[in-house]
Order: sequence, then C-alpha cells, then structure tokens
Amino acid sequence: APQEIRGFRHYPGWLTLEEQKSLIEELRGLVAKAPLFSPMTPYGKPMSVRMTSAGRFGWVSDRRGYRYSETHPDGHPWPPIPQSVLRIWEAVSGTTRAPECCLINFYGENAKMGMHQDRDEADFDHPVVSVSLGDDGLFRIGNATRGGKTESLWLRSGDVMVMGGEARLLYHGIDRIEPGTCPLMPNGGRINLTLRVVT
Ligand code: MD3
Ligand code: FE
Repeated sequence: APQEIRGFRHYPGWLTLEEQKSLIEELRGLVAKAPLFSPMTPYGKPMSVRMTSAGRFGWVSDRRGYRYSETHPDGHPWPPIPQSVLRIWEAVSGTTRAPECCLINFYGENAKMGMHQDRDEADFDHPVVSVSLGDDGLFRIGNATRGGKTESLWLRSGDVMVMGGEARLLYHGIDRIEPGTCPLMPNGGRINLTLRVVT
C-alpha cells in the first residue's frame, strides 16, 4: 500500500533492482538519441539539473520562457516513451489517458531544483507520476502558495510517486542529492522521470 503524505501517494521500492537496472539501460539509449541539455532560467542562468524528454511533447526553457515543445532544442522530435514506463503509468495513475510527456531530469551530485509549481499543463485534474532512479534525493513539499511550513522526504531508486488531487498544485523541489547511494549508477547521479498529460 502506498504511503500518503499531503495528498502525494508514495510507493517506496515500486521497481525491483532488475527493473531499475534495465530502465537505466533503456534511458542510456534514449539520452543517446535526445541528449540532455541545461535549460536556461528566465534570469539567463542555466539550471543545475540537466533534462531531456520522451513522448509527443517535451519541456524546454529558453529566452521565450518555459513551455512544452514537440521538438528537442536540436530540432528533432522526442523519442517515444519506453513501454516499461507506460506500464508504470497504467498501474498507478488511475487514468486511461496516455501520458504525452516523460520529462527526464538528471541530477549530478551538486544539482538541485528550487521550489516551484507545475502549471504548464492544460488540465490539472490529470495526475503527475514520478519515478526515481539512482542516488537518493531530498524532496521537499510546500503549500499551494509560496512559503509556509514544508515537509521533506527522501526519494530512493525504484520509488514511484503520484501527485493528484490537492497535491497536484503544491510547491515542491529537490534540496539535495546524497552522492554514492546507488550502486546501479557507477558514475553517480539521480534520474527522475515525470509522466504528464499536457493538452
Ligand atoms: C508535485 N521534479 O520535474 S519529482 C519536476 O525529482 C519536478 O526531479 C522533481 O518537480 C524531481 O517538475 C520532483 C516529484 C514531483 C513531480 C511533479 C509534481 C512532484 C510534483 C507536480 C506537481 C506536484
Ligand atoms: Fe515539479
């Protein structure tokens, strides 16, 4: 049974070690086709997290701002979302609609993600599903507006989280990565996949 925290459903260890291993391999192939890039913040400073996407839409950020795009910054369409990832969505999302974006975030040992809301999608009734792989990441959950009391939890390799209902619009971020916590990533780092319906 999932652990319920502020409307987030957390499934610790949803993926077996074998599943994690094969998913990491699959993502290596995907990143070879759609290379990771460092999105620019509107302030002109690159984010410390590197990203790429799979699916019809990917998330990009440049001088024009944050948005979903049907092409990688290199001009190519995004690769398809791996079947193994679609199966996770089918198992936990509670929706029959297919995800249109799989955002792939890569955190090196000094990367973090500041507190933000995810509101570039057309319909917040659809949940967001997240899959963590690699090193542990300290996830922080806030409120529907900036500031106030927050709660933190560690996301570990193989964990799945579902953000639906009231949780969907809460501020959240990743404070830090704990290097060297996952033997499946010999060069270290954390990968987070987020699956979303965009349109
Ligand atoms: C809560 N990613 O990609 S995953 C993001 O670990 C993002 O890379 C973090 O925040 C990461 O936007 C956190 C958990 C998560 C993902 C999406 C959410 C929490 C969310 C959307 C709405 C509310
Ligand atoms: Fe987010």
